[in-house]
Amino acid sequence: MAVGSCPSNLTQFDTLRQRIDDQLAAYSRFPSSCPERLGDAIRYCLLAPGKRLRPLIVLLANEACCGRVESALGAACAVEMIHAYSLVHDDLPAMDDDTMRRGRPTCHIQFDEATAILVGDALLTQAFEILATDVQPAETALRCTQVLATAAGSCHLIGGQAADLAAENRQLTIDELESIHVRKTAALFSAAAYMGGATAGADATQTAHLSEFGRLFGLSFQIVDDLLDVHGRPNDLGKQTQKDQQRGKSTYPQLVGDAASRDKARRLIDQALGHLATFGPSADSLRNLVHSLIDRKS
Ligand code: GRG
Repeated sequence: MAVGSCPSNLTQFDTLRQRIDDQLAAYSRFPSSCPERLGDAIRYCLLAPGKRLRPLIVLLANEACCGRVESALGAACAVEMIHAYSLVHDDLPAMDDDTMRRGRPTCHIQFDEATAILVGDALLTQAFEILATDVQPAETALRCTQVLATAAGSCHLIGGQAADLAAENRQLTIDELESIHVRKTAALFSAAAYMGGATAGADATQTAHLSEFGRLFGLSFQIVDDLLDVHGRPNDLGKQTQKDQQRGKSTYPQLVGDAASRDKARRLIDQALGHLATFGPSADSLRNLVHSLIDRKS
């Protein structure tokens, strides 16, 4: 799960990932009014070993705008909670019906279906509680709430998931596929980059560049995810592979082939990095994060 191509970045990313995990652990210590089994299931899913990519984007976009980690940690955890909820619900039998995630049995296998649905509901709700409580000033909290809610809503994450389910066993055009990828994956990346800038007090031009950076990076990330579903190893990915083909899903490699998919992913990365040009050396860690994921194995 390591993200980072050189020792100094690896250390920086690992240190930030540890801060994210400590904060997620603190947010998932509940009072006794939260049923024990529900709390256990929330921690099982939220603290499972993932890459923590979306919260890292928040923290590194914040750094690009010369912000302080403390100002962005709440927003970083909020976006990871939305992501974790979407994975738990996506794994349910009514959706992608997966038994392994992040190297462990999925939530509904380890606990039960009702608990998995409630874990998703709880994480989705808590994400917005955190934005309202731990992001300051109130105006920034409001803008982050608006952007994250839009990215997680019916026209983006949830809409992308609905379109993805409806597209099973149907050959999509490349535009239709890209529209699903934008909604299902890129929207959360874009919101993460936006929130990093917003919590550092970035101006509208900077947050617009960051949002577009996140969208393009997310699209490229999803194309690599499609390639990994075909060529990756279950042990590296911590989940089953070949799922797209099994469920009759259109993917980049299936529509345009592996080489063209890799070219497209690299072109998107170049475009994404173009949006960081105005930030100077403060965005070097964010650039390094992007580079480190181009040839990822998990
Ligand atoms: C159920 C509302 C709802 C949405 C589900 C996230 C999602 C939409 C489906 C999961 C399957 C999938 C391929 C999603 C695309 C986004 C993606 C590549 C998720 C995996 O993200 P990683 O690799 O996961 O960052 P980790 O485990 O490292 O956090």
